[in-house]
Amino acid sequence: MTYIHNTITKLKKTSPAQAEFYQAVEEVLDSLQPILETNEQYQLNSIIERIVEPERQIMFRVPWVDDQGKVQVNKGYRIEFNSALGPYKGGLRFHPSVNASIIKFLGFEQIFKNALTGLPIGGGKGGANFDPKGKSDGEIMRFCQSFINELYRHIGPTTDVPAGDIGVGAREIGYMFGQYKRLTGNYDGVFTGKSLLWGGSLVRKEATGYGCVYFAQYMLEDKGDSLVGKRCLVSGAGNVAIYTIEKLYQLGAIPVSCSDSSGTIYHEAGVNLDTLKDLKEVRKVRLNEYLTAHPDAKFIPIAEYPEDGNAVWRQPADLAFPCATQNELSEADAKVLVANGCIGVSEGANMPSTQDAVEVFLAAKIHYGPGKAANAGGVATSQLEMAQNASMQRWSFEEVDEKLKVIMKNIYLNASETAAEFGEPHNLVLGANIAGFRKVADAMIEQGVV
Ligand code: NDP
Ligand code: 2IT
Repeated sequence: MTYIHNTITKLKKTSPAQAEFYQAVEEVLDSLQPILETNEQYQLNSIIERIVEPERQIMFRVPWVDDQGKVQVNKGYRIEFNSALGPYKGGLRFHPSVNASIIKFLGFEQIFKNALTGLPIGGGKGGANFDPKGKSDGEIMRFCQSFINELYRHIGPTTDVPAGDIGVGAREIGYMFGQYKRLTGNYDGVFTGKSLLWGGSLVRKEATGYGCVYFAQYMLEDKGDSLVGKRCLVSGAGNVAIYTIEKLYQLGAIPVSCSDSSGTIYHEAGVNLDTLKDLKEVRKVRLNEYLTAHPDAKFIPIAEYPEDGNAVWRQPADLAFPCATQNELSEADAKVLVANGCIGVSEGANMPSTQDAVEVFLAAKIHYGPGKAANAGGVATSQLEMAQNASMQRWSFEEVDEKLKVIMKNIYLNASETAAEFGEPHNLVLGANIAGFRKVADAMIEQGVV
């Protein structure tokens, strides 16, 4: 369709060198063809042109002093993408690969993901090209304080509410909140993913991983199948991967792998969750140390990965849960998964499968839960944290978990019913994109040209 093609061509000209951002935009716009053709209002109101343009982009210098007394400088970002449905909401990523393209793709995905949750939250994302690896606690604190010295003026409990993502967990949220409070004097729910000691919600830590498994469960149950006895490949070894593995065990599946940036662990007997938590949540060490406790497991270092993909996907399994990072599952990986009998993929990470890999899953008609639907449990539970903070309440673990399950079920139903409405019942990419888009676009039209 020329309208979509022209929009993407223009975007590439006006926002040059943002490959990840174009990838995310192309995937969404491709899905929208059927509704753009039948709904003139979207074109008349230039919804597509407006939705790909962030409402506001904040980029700033983050200077800080390392343990040797040397001044270091990083780039900080907060992209406030779309506030049609509520305050900007989305995580902060601290990783050396962070740049404007990555933050924009994440912010763009967040708009539709947040819409799918059915909760009143807009889309945003931020972060820095800061590498937390090997940094002392003092360095992390000074970096977080400097980051907030600029960001504090842009965020607030009803305007923009950041949370964690890669490299940002409860410790970083604590340092950032402390500095925000010092600068503003406000003790309010300006961050989510806070410690349980001072305003955090039960289940937020677990929510993305748990939600991603609930999503897989609903995809399978809809076709009369279940997770029981399924062998599952999981990538990543961080927050999302750990709680994906935990929930898989609770629902009777067998997670057999995990990975980090040094390599992949494949453990045929099932990944030992206690060891994994100890390595990654307590000792914060590389994954090859897993072998010390479990010599029967296999470690595949990055140097031995196939040239066209990722070793984690080359093992036989029934299901795959990519939970590390974007583009970590290639077309070749997808073909191997399908050839090995994999019947479903549920994405804990954001955009972990390349566009070609997604095509392979859709063509094979296996269950495929795209990240913006399958990993929405994290941000949904963040909104539950905001609701508890605003009403000065504290809900029990069971209460929050129950709400999370209902939200994930509704996201699945919304995506699959929308996919069926457009004649492709198995295509949850189409279903999730159209369902998320319609809600945001209609809200934008009702709110006028802003
Ligand atoms: P963590 O920082 O806790 O863990 C990230 C994991 O992925 C680590 O094991 C890390 O390995 C690995 N990883 C990261 N980047 C790379 C890379 N370039 N190559 C290889 N491995 C890599 O982050 P999260 O678990 O929070 O996030 C994982 C994914 O889930 C991300 O895509 C994030 O956007 C997404 N997500 C997170 C949500 C949340 O609530 N936290 C919500 C929804 C989505 P190493 O430590 O060696 O770098
Ligand atoms: O990608 C994501 O949805 C997150 N990193 C969580 C965002 C949030 O605000 O909880």
